Amino acid sequence: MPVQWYPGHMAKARRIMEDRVRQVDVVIELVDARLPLSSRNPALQDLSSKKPRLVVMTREDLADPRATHAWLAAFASDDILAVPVNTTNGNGFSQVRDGLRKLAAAKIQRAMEKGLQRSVVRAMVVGIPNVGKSSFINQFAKRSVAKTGNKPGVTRTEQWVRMGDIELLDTPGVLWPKIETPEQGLRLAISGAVKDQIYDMEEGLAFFLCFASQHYPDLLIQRYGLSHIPVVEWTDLPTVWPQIADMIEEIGRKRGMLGRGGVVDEERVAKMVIKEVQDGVLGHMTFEWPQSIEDDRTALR
Ligand SMILES: Nc1nc2c(ncn2[C@@H]2O[C@H](COP(=O)(O)OP(=O)(O)OP(=O)(O)O)[C@@H](O)[C@H]2O)c(=O)[nH]1
Ligand SMILES: [Mg+2]
Repeated sequence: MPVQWYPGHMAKARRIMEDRVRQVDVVIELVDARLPLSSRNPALQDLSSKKPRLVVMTREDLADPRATHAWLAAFASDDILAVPVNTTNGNGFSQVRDGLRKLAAAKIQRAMEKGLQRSVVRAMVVGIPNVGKSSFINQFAKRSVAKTGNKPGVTRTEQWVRMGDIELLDTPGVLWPKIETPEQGLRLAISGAVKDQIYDMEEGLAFFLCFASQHYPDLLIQRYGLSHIPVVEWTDLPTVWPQIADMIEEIGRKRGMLGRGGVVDEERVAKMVIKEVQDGVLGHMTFEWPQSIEDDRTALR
């Protein structure tokens, strides 16, 4: 397992969340549009089973639009309301507001029937580290109320923010992804959900190059000017390394990432490529597709 989480924080976050969930009408579950399944946490189901949930897919600007389309269809077929957003420019936020009103409508209707003056929709944001929770709240509030940063674990405090008829809790609502396979951990790692220090970046690089060689070879060629891209199926680091070594060598030489004796510094290459992947520099990519689509992806190209 390449990834380690922090069970102490997890237990505390869960207690805080259980308490907060009771105060809201709708739970906004943020997932990363590039890995909408791996960036979920099944525990949220227990935490918020009685509350309507809105799935918000962050970083739609980095994801492959064809995949986002497929994910929306998959969520819809499961009767889950999902909205792709870009928290940096506000794309999708009007659909978020509409979605929240729709999901809270029944509850507000009941309150009004009881004669209670209650037209404000209360919501809270939950999601895994670095998924964009603070950016979402800031974009929602149209001002900076929550601290953001491209490192997991930035948010420390919480508060309510009100915009029109919607009130949002700026709670850290941190969920840790439940990692069931090494591949899931690696997808999370290359997406930026995991601190760099706690996984093997060369393994992350190898995993990414295998993935991209299969699904996005053009983006590798465009970004790194690679002359030859073998299609490599990811299994594990020692098995795939010999097959991707030439690619790493070529990237390292082109970028001048040489160490002692003119040998390519593989660790530097790993850091650089993963950073570029996390920042979306290579182009639109989605790391996992709904299963039915995955099977005939080539048909979609
Ligand atoms: N391109 C793009 N970047 C995003 C988007 N949402 C968030 N980011 C970036 O992702 C990084 C993390 O965002 P935060 O809002 O700090 O994430 P968080 O979930 O609050 O993180 P923690 O509080 O550390 O758990 C920041 O650098 C954001 O600018 C998005 O929709 N598109
Ligand atoms: Mg935050």
